[in-house]
Amino acid sequence: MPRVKILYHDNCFDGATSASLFSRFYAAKVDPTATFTFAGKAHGLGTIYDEGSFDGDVNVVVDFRYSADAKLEWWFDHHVSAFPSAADEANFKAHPGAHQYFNPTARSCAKFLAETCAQKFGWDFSKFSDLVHWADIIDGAQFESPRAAVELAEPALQLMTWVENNHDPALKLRFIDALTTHTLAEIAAEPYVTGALAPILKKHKGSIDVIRARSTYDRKVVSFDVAEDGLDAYNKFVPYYLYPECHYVVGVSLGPSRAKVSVGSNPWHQQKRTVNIAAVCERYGGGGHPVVGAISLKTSDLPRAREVAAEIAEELRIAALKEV
Ligand SMILES: [Mn+2]
Repeated sequence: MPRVKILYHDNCFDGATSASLFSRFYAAKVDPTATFTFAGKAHGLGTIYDEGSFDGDVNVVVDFRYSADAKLEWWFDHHVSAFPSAADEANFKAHPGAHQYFNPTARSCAKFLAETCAQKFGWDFSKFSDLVHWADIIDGAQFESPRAAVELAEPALQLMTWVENNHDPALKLRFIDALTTHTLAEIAAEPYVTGALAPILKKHKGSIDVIRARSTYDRKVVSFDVAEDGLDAYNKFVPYYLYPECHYVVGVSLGPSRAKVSVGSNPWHQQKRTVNIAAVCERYGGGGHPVVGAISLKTSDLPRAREVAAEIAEELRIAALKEV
């Protein structure tokens, strides 16, 4: 009975889905006697994997950063900024583990993981196809409209909102298990979800008003600053709902442990995007994907976060001028 430890991207629908899928894959194709433990990982400052992070008999990371630690056996990621350092990237390229998979062009880790396990190990994930489909829509920001993304009528989008806001460790585990044992509609109807969602959706409606009040639109770029509003977590599509014509969004927010600059490009106008946002954020010590990224700073560096946001917004305005 090996103990398989799965480290996954915390408070993220794709991260929870990837963790859930991996456990079903492993039990089905590698070892049916395995037991699983799960540990959420959040982006932030300092050490990425503390001593003892890889203390399972088998250690797995899904939808989160690479580690060159020899105890990390399975790794699936799709983040452009997957490698903490150039040395890590060189190490992976020179000595990729037999079970380490990276595809920065994949829209979601969940779909990449499911398809990789199907190809390499003959895993049949057809009973999870609806889950994989929604993880791919959510992580790839492929909603049919800003309205669908903000009004949250679909069960999957309600669950996306729930998982981004849930900090109860026991419910994280319950949710990961439920993703591959229940339909999304069933999970969305569970009292632990509906009960927690009611105030979140109320706050969500309020956050739309806050972002509306705190945002400005200038030359195809929306800038907003909610650092003074206690608005830490918010639906990242609200600015596109408010300004459907914008090309880029730059936001400043303040959480308990970090000041954050969020940078995004309009998912409904991707063909217009000329800027690689991961590259922009990396210049300021952050990271992400070509279409969306972020920079985390210490809470005391909020003035610097505002400076960085203003610089990036101006850079994006200049780029957007040349975009149709
Ligand atoms: Mn992901």
